[in-house]
Amino acid sequence: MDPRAELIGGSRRALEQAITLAESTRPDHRLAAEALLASVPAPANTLRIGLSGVPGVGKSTFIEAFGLALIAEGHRVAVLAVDPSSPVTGGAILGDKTRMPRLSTHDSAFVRPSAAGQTLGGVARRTADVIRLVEAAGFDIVLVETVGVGQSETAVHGLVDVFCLLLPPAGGDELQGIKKGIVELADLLVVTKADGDMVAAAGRAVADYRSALHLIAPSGLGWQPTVLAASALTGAAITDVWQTLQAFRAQALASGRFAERRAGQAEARLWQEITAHVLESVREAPGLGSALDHLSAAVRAGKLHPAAAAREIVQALRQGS
Ligand SMILES: Nc1nc2c(ncn2[C@@H]2O[C@H](COP(=O)(O)OP(=O)(O)OP(=O)(O)O)[C@@H](O)[C@H]2O)c(=O)[nH]1
Ligand SMILES: [Mg+2]
Repeated sequence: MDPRAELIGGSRRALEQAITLAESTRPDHRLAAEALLASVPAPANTLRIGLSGVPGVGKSTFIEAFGLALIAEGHRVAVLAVDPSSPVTGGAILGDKTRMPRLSTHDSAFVRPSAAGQTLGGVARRTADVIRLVEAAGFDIVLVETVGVGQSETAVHGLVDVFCLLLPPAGGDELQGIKKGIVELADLLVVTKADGDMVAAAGRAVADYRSALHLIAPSGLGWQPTVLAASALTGAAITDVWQTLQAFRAQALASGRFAERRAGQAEARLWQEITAHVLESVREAPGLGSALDHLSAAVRAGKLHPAAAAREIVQALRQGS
């Protein structure tokens, strides 16, 4: 059978192989992945959910409980991770799979750890294709986990239909540590570990986050971010999270914002690709190497303005082409 038919038919091996192609840095692999993507249907009614939060907040444990609840409703769930910091042989793969023991072995789930050892920009570009591949293979809900440090939330926000921020069950000072810019990205805030001794603290955290959200101007998109407290341990409010996400989707579909967000993401990807290709042609242009060395030495020494050097390089590139 051809890879396309196998992928659509739900072969995990075909999906793994297609993802390996999409994540490869070899141009011929990337072209093969693109050709495959162009030939497979893009199923309607998929939902891409981003989940972020500081290390240890409970993302993987939440995804295990949430993913199993979705499967119980008949969905097929893919879990991807965007973690530019994980080293090639790091513990991310093992960690994720042990934190999601039932999900990672479930027939209706596909858990793919992060592609390690790449830049964030590279990971994000490739993850966009991986999302489409898992959708083509019949996974209708895609969860993208990212660790809540640095720029990765912004990258994941650009890949998903709805963005959830997981927050620790402590308010007050903790609240000030959460970066305002990241809270503004969130469509849903979930206070984790709302069980046992932490129930009361989680409840206070929800109230704190709700009042903090009132200080942030609404996005103007017609959706007021929701704050919930949930427990992956007891299952409390896991279905509430799903109902909120469904309400978000229904509203975004009705208003046209759902399609507009995906269209905007595709357009942003176009510019990422243009940038990557232009950079590549600068770095690889024959004969430009020594000029580049010369110009960058002048810039480092403060003898030449970086913008002037860049203009010279682009000029040289144009003449060479
Ligand atoms: N009581 C309680 N503990 C939880 C819950 N969810 C996660 N934990 C615990 O919190 C710790 C971290 O959970 P993870 O799911 O690995 O957190 P994470 O955010 O994925 O962590 P990183 O992947 O390292 O960023 C583990 O010891 C979990 O057992 C919960 O709902 N209730
Ligand atoms: Mg995790």
